[in-house]
Amino acid sequence: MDKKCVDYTLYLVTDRELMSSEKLEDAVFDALSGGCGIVQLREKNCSSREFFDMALRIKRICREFDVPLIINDRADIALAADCDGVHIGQKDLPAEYVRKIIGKDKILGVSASNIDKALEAYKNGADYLGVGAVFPTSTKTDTNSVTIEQIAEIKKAVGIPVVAIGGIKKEKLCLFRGTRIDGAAVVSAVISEPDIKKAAEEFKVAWRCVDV
Ligand code: TZP
Ligand code: MG
Repeated sequence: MDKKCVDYTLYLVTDRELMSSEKLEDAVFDALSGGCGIVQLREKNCSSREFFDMALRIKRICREFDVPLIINDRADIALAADCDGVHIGQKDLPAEYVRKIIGKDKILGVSASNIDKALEAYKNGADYLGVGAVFPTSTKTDTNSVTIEQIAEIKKAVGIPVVAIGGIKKEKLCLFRGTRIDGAAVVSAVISEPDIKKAAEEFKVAWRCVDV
């Protein structure tokens, strides 16, 4: 997996509690079949062992599609399960230390909700930024909010991919036109839809209005 070639357009973040399907494997398979280009395993209510086992199972599916699997919060699990990277927030270990742990080849994603945090993460070795929450969302309630103008400003200031997150639905994508962002990270817009593959496909089609 060459980390320079990741397609961030549709970035799936998992949440078993919000999933329309019974098995996480099926949800991820369907999202990948629909064109999702990167997956973050973000599961909160489980033991380390369960999270690790899940990472191994989901990695197998991601590999079939040659799509990277990113582990939320846990560098140890990302390394132990030989996944492609880690995503950290501002309350996790600092980016420069996570980079030391995971080495230069793994993908490091960092959440940033303002330009200072974005520049700091960029300087400390982030490969991409997750910026949000752009719209209100019930999926994560302890978020800061970011405007579309701020996202555009962040994208201009950093030399790495920027992915918007938070309450993003396909109908909202045109609002990002001109921001030059690299993708949208979504939980509910894909994983909670009754037909996950179709939701991913429609999202990718709707993305075209950002890129024109
Ligand atoms: N970080 C900021 S908002 C968010 C995360 C993980 C949740 C996004 O979920 P949804 O369902 O796409 O609004
Ligand atoms: Mg975190």
